[in-house]
Amino acid sequence: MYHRSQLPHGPPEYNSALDRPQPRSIAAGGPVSDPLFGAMLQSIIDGAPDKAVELAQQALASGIDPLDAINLGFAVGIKFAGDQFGCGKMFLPDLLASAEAMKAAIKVLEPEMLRRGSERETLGKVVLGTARGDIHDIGKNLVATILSASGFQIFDLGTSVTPEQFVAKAKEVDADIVGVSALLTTTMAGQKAVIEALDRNGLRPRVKAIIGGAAVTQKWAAEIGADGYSRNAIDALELAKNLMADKTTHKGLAPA
Ligand code: B1M
Repeated sequence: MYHRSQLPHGPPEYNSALDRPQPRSIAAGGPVSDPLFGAMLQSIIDGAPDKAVELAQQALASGIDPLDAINLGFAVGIKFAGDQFGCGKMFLPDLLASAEAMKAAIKVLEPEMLRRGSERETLGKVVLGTARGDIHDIGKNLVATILSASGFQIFDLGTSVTPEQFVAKAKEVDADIVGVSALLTTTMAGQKAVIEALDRNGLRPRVKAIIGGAAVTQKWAAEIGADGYSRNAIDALELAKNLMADKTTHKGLAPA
């Protein structure tokens, strides 16, 4: 019978000598602690929210960029947990505990992410949600936080959102962008359904449709006629800004 303590502890050990993206904190000349990143990812694998919270607080106190803490620490842990789950070495309750620890850490880091972007102007209105049948929301919430921190007004519909709910909200708030996240290969069809519903209701091309999620690809985005796809929350911000610039240009105005 499996025990969390029996998980192999090899791959997730943080080692800056490995071929990983350079931490933004290093690029900015700030302090980075390899053992701290290692402890962060381990707290997620262990499903230990208290420890994850403590480490998130420690990261902030050390001046580590909150996005580094997520991308190079906590998210490495949740991806490892997912792989273990995928090959049957971890069970659903353990994955759930890992997800709770991840959420607890992000909750601590979120105010700082928002604070760092708090002086921006309003860039546009984005209706966000996870596709029908899909309850994964960690990545979608991260996209919401990054866009919000950078000046977008976010209307987050939560998880398992139907195409009709996306359309109704887009109409209600006069959205510029509708963003649909999907983590399951089975719920990616929900992204297509949202785009079709936007088309049916005559909302496009005024409302741009963007998609993302672990299994989503550029090819899928092109296939279903999405206006854009992004691989992570930072790219989602660039994508949303570019789409807003396009919209402004098409109105005959100069892009911001
Ligand atoms: Co689930 N799950 N899960 N899960 N889960 C996956 C997705 C899976 C790949 C794990 C695996 O088997 N290896 C697998 C899917 C397989 C497939 O479809 N081919 C899977 C499965 C099978 C399931 C269940 C069916 C398991 C079951 O019940 N038997 C079940 C599904 C329930 C449902 O939705 N109906 C399930 C449940 C769960 C938990 C509840 C335990 C938990 C979710 C908790 C929560 O979200 N509140 C969970 C988790 C945590 C995962 C993994 C491990 C991690 C997902 C995550 O949070 N990643 C995941 C494995 C993996 O992805 N490697 C897995 C961290 C997050 C920061 O990254 O979500 O990719 P991500 O988001 C990124 C980018 O993708 C992008 O930006 C984000 C930030 O950088 N992005 C966007 C995301 N949305 C975007 C939208 C955009 C733009 C960019 O524009 C709109």
